[in-house]
Amino acid sequence: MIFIDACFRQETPYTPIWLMRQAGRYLSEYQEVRKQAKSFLDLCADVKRATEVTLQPIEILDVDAAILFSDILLLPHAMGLPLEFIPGFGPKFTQTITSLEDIRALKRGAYKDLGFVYEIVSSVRSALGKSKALIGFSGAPWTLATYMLEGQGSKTYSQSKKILYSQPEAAHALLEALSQEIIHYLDAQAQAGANALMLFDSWAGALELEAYLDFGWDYVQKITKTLKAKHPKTPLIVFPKGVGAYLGHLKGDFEVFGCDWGVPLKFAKEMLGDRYVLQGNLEPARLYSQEAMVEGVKRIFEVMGKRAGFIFNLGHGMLPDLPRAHATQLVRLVREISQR
Ligand code: 1CP
Repeated sequence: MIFIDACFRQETPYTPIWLMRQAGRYLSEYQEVRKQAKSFLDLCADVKRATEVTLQPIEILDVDAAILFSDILLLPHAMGLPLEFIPGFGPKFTQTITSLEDIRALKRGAYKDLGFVYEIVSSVRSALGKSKALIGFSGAPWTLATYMLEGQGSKTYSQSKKILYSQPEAAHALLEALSQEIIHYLDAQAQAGANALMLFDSWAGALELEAYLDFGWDYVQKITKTLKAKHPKTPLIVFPKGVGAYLGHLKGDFEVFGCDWGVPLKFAKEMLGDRYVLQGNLEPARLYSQEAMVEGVKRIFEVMGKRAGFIFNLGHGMLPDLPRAHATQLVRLVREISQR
């Protein structure tokens, strides 16, 4: 698998590419399947349909890796928080965590209730071509905690920060409980056949350096250390978004560091390039214009070159209204430019 070889910095015939949020609303094929399911949560639990949408970007875009079709919020949901995906708005927990009692009441061993996720992993793996990799994933503890404390996406993260600064023991209790679930959840995905595992820390950039190291990165390090010891041959990818200024502090037992579009790749290469394979980081909005897209791709290869140590991706997820034709062109272009 070219993608897995690249994660371990081996030479590959070209630079592998996949796109964050490559399955989703910008594909009419996804919308068709989505319509057949009662809700987004039902789609995530439907082994046959979730397998189908996981495979769509492989067939349509010919990317080098599939990412499990699921959502980071399924784990907090399994821990006991009621979750709704409201069309046109997004996800919302109708009950949130407000006290240490709420944290104590969370279900432990909740990863065991997500058996359908592991079934989807093994179903996708058996349908996927041998040269294509399957990525399993979880949200990182801090990002999951923000949704559990705020109930939904936030601009200020005030509920999360309130507990973090005024009741740090409670915050750590929640982050520790989440870390234990995440370790088992990702372990089970690897056992079911996931070839690589990724941790999304989408809201890392909401915290000042000291707070992120203590309440965010420390847990990412513990999770990757435990998983690496168990699965040395399964590459681990971390994606802490919005922390470009903290790169010098972010070390751990993983192979791939995902750069968001706000991190200049030249800087990431200087800071982390010897230690980690870099993945990223085309600004997704460049796909609105073919010209801007081509220019962005060329600029990235000017910095990263064609050598091993780099995986092409967007710097955050595909947007629902990006033209799919540009996504297919992007995959072709990256393959063409990066031929060794
Ligand atoms: O059909 C729909 O309208 C639902 C839209 C949708 C989709 C397609 C949501 C709701 N989640 C997903 C799938 C999803 N989510 C994947 C699948 C695989 C793929 O990438 O193709 C993955 C990896 C995620 C991960 C995820 N969910 C993250 C981390 C990555 C990131 O984008 O930063 C986050 C923060 C979420 C929460 C979430 N789920 C859905 C939405 C709209 C959101 C964001 C909410 C917010 O703005 O806070």
